[in-house]
Order: sequence, then structure tokens, then C-alpha cells
Amino acid sequence: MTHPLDPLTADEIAAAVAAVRATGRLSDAAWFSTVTVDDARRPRTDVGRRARLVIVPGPEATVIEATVALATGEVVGWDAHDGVRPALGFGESLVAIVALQEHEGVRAALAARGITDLDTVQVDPWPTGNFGIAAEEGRRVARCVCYQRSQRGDNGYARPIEGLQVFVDMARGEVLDVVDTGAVPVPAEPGSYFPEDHPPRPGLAPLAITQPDGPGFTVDGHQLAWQGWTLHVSLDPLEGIVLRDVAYLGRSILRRASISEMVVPYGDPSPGHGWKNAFDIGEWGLGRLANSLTLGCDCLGEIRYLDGVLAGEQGEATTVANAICLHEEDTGILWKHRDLFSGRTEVRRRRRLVVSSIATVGNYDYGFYWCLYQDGSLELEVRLTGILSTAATGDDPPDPSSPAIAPGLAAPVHQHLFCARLDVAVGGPVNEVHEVDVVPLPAGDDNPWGNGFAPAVTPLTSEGDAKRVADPARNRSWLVVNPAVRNGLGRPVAYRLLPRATPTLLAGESSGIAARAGFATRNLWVTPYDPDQRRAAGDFPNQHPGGAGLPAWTAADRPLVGTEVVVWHTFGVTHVPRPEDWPVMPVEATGFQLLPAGFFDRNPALDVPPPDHCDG
Ligand SMILES: [Cu+2]
Repeated sequence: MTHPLDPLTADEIAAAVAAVRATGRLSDAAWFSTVTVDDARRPRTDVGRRARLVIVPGPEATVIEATVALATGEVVGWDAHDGVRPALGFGESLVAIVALQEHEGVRAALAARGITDLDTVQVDPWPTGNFGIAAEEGRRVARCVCYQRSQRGDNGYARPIEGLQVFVDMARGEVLDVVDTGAVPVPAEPGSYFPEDHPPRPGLAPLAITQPDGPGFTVDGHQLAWQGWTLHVSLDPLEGIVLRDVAYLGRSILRRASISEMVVPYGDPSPGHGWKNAFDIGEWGLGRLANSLTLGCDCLGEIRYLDGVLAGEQGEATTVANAICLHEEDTGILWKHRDLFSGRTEVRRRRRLVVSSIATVGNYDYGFYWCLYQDGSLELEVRLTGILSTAATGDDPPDPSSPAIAPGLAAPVHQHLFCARLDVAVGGPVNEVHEVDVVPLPAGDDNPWGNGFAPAVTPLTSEGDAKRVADPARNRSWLVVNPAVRNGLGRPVAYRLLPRATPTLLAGESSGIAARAGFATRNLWVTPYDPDQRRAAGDFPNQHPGGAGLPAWTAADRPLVGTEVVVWHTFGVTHVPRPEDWPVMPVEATGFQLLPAGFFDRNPALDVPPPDHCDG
């Protein structure tokens, strides 16, 4: 089955790239940041399938967005944006590393630390951010930090080469500046997490998950069906998994859902680390960095996979095999009651369909798990693992913003803040969003014992009203309501966005990152649907001075009533590193839930069959 917004095929990528090359407007130096299906316009505004290409024409800070009509091969859009950068290029990252390795000043700084074998030096290019450095104007810059490996397969993060930052013009392979604030001893302890150094513990009994008749879902192209759910699943080079047209029993819930941006700001204010932050979508890309998943390792059970077809930087189609894992999981009980009067028991097992992918972004690994349940609820769980970003401390006393995790080694505190973009269509396209707090009622004649509490509902009628933060003490949630569709009780149908206890950005208001990651200063934003408003920090956050995306769009304070709306939910974790997070982090999870709230007239999972041998 094909969908108008299926990801581009390899042939379509080739045709789109050929079309823009045929204009003669690109030099040989041009490279392609992303080539994707153009989904800015919804399918119903039928312009046919189009490709959207983000092209980097040369070494300047200029990006071209081109649009190609795939039916005709016609280039129908060509917009040059000056002063913006795409996500860091993989090719350019290698250019930056080579430039650093060949630079005399860098070699001298390493030699002063007793390091002369450059084969042992791991170089990590970071997005440089925007700190008003004049030399970065008009350039695409990486700020590189280094680690010393004792051998190639080591965990380099065990041995930071502290006090050294190298600014490189990635496009020109030019070292702009070598900042050396002085050597700190490289920690001696290795950071192995490999089995050869950790003899396996005994006693792990075999656990087999089998579905002898195959899984209970069907996959047709990118279209998925399971237990009443239907949805379209694909991989975007930046956003990773994208869900479209999510419906239950044919009733619409979401038109499109994805993580639109994420940022990892660090809280150590020292010169070596205070600049660190990364927009892992806009500056790197979760789909571009998606792993090929392995049966029995990343996913267990009866698995089906979707490949990701993406464009390489030279415009060639590339395939990430097994980029998205589809499988069912048993997660305990769905519902149960034992009737004490009759002795009859009814119990149902809870099954969920999990759509997942894992992206490795430098030292971190992020797993994204979209889960659908038989009771009409959805959940996104993000699992964070991988390796901490580290600092060598020598004999310095521990700093509260950079806890010690191993001898001579610390890890700066930081946050991982994700912004889900939920193009909602609960029971139809026109939705409203209401905030619901559960609050005590004032004592009085209506509440003589003072025990009363009740939900207090506040419609969020404009963008300004809808900039909200989570409040777990009041059970705060946000209802997405369709006033035009009523349930059997005469009430508007709705879904509830239930946040976890989740932070907002902790960097101060005056910080550059607060301007650049404005989306992270609130847990909720709501905007009227606009096809060009896709990513929470704007389309090009790399080196952006700030203000783009949600803060800019919502400054107009547009009304949110009687219109199609997009719900943006910022969630995540504040990570204070523990020794137990070293040398590799046990998974930490964050996410949110979407629960039907009057969308159905009763528990929609009464018809889940009882398990065998559990009758009465
Ligand atoms: Cu972390």
C-alpha cells in the first residue's frame, strides 16, 4: 500500500538530485544535507509528491532549500538562506578531524601533554553553538575536543585530554583557534564495558519469546495495523521515527507525530565545558544516526523491521537496514477483577505494539519507543544510554556542577530535553487544548468536611495562554478536545496528554542556550497548524543566535479556537551523573502518555480475549 507521504524511494532521491543538478546552479562542491518527501503540505492540498532538498552549495553559511515535483522532475522551489547552517555534515566532520590532526599548534599542545601518537587521539567534533565569536561569522564551525585511547577499541571518554579546544572551519578544513587552558593529568583508569574485562555472572536462565503463528500486526509498505490501530511509520533523517494518520477503529487521533527537536545543555560553567550543548536533531539528526538493529540484541521476540532509505551527502540513496523495529510485548496485566461474592475472576494480559529505533549521537545512545496499547492509549518512551560526556579533574576537589564518577574523572550535569510535535486530529481536524489541574475545593457549605477536590479546566485560547509547565502535584494534564464530536455521555471527545514529572531548561534566562532552545523553557506550547512550522528551534539551529522556532511563532499570540492546532510537548531528564552511570549508563527513561479521555464510552478493551486456562 502506498501513502502520499511515503518516504522517498531510492529512485525518487536520484531523480530529485538529478533535477537540481540539471539546473546548473550547483557547483561540484555542493552537498546534500537532507533529501526528504516534502510533507509541509498535507496530502489533501494535492500538489502530488514532492521532494524537499536541503543543499549546501559551498563553504559559506548558506543553505538552499529546493523543492522538486517528482511527477515532472520540475524544480518548483529554490530558496537560498544566508547566515544559516545545516546539521553538521559527516564529510565535513572528517575534514575537521584531519585539519586538527595536521595542525602544528594542536600537535604542540598534545606534545606538551606527553601525547605524540595521534593514532591514539580520539577527536569529537561538537556543534560550536553561538557565543558571538567574530571569527565564526559566515563559517560552519566545529569545536573539537580530544580523548586519549590506549588502543583503538578503547572507551576514549575514560581519558579526556582536558583544557584543549580546537575551533575548525569544517567546510574549509581550517583550524581557526587552538584554546589551551593548561594540561590536567589524563586519568589512568580504563573505562572498559567489554565482556572480556567482565566475566559474565552466572544464573541467567534462558528466556524465549515466541509467537509460533507470527506477530499479531500486519505491515504493508509503511502502513501498520494492529488490534484496531492503523498508522503509517517512516524514518526521517533528522526526526527519526515519524508516525502519520494514527487512528483507532478508524477514528482519527493524530495526523503526524515525531520528536521535532532535542537539546542537551550542560550545566558546568567552567571554560572547558560551559559552551557545551547539542541539538541532536537540528545539529546531527536521529534518522541519519539510526542504528541497524539486530534480532535478539536490540529487539527480542517475533520482529519485523522497516529499513530507512535516506540520501547520502553526495545525493546517493543509502539504506539503513532494519532501522525501525516492530514487535509486540506482553507488559503484565491490562485489567483484572476478582469478585469476592461469586469468586469469579476475570483478567486480561496487556499487550503493546512497539515501534522503535535507536540513534547513536556521539557518546550517547537514544532509544525511541512509540507504544500502542489495546485500551486506546499511546506512549512515547525515550531510553537514554551510552557514555557520559566527561572531564578530567586531576586532584581538583569535586565541583557540584561536575560530579566525580571515577578517579580523576568527572561528568558535567546536563539535561536531555526533547520536544514532541503532535499534529493532533482527535476525532477530526479541529481541536482545542484545555489545561486540567486537580485542585482542592474551598471549605464551605458545599464542602463542609474540607475534603473536596475536583478538576479545574482552563481552555488555552491563544498561543500566549498555552505556554505552560508541568505540575505533577496538581496532576496537571492537557486535554485535546474536539468540541464538534460528542461521546455517548454527550461530552466532547478528547485525548489527554499526560506528562511525566519533567523539567524545563535550567540554564539561566540570560544564557545563550535559553535563547537558542527557547522551546525547552516550557513543557507545553500550542500553535495553529502552519505547514512551515515544523521544528521547535527552527529549521536551522546550528550556530543560530536564538529566538527561532516556537518563541518566534508564538509571539503573534494567534488564537487557538476553531482551528487546527499542533501541540508541542517538551519533556526529558536532568542528569546528575552517578558513579553507576560509568563506564556505560544503565538506561534511564523519559517520555509521555496520550490517554483517551471520553473518546470512548467505556473501557475499550473489554473485548480482549481472556488468556487460555484463565477462565473464572
Ligand atoms: Cu545524560
